[in-house]
Amino acid sequence: MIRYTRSFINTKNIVLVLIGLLLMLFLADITIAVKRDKEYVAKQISNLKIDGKIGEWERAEIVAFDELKDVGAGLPNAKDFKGQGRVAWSATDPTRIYFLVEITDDKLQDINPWNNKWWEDDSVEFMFDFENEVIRASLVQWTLGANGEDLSAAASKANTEWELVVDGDNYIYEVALDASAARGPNPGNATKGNDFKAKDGLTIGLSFHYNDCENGSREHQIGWMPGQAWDPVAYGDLTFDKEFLDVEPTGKLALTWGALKQ
Ligand SMILES: [Ca+2]
Ligand SMILES: [Ca+2]
Ligand SMILES: [Ca+2]
Ligand SMILES: [Ca+2]
Repeated sequence: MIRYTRSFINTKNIVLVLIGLLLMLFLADITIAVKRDKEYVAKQISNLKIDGKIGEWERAEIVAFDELKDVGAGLPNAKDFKGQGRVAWSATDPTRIYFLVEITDDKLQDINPWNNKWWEDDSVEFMFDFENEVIRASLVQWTLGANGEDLSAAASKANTEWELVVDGDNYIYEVALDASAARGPNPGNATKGNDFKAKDGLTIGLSFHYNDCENGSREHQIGWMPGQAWDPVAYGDLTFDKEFLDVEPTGKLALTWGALKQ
């Protein structure tokens, strides 16, 4: 009888340990499932001017647009398309996120009227999972046309300050997107990110990419992260960091202020 009880207890213990292990594996798997493949750590730029002059971006990390998304049989050659992007923010302007996107594209396509098939005209897209929920119903999309005029999806005049500088095949987009301002004509998940405020240590989801169109269609959708534009797992982590990137004398003041605040 004693032996029977002992063996019962042992069996019970083993079963409990196994259940515990299975639970740990299950939880670890969930964590792995939502972990994104890349992270961009955005630093602060004080007094950013959206003027197409990009000196203040000098120290910001550059990421290439070299991953295919919804469209493209293979990577384009550098003459057909080349792109790169940078991200920054400022604690004094916390509802906005700043971007610098530099594109080389040999043929400008702008064949659709405003607010119609904007993804089949050359355009840069910024997509966010502001609440870091990693679900499609959380995603919000801004689309800015390479004609320098068209603001589509959730992009509106109220929530987009931008300057597009075109020099031959080269396009420079300097952009500040405001999550809290009125959304555009096709806002999608319209209330997501309305309360967004960037702060040190906060992580959200980001995909930014380009619709490279010509010959009447979209030939490539290409950006920072591979995978479908509306798949929240195919986003990168965008983490806001308090460090300042400023290089001018005013930046030195900002650095001191940043250090004092710690
Ligand atoms: Ca500037
Ligand atoms: Ca092209
Ligand atoms: Ca158009
Ligand atoms: Ca094009």
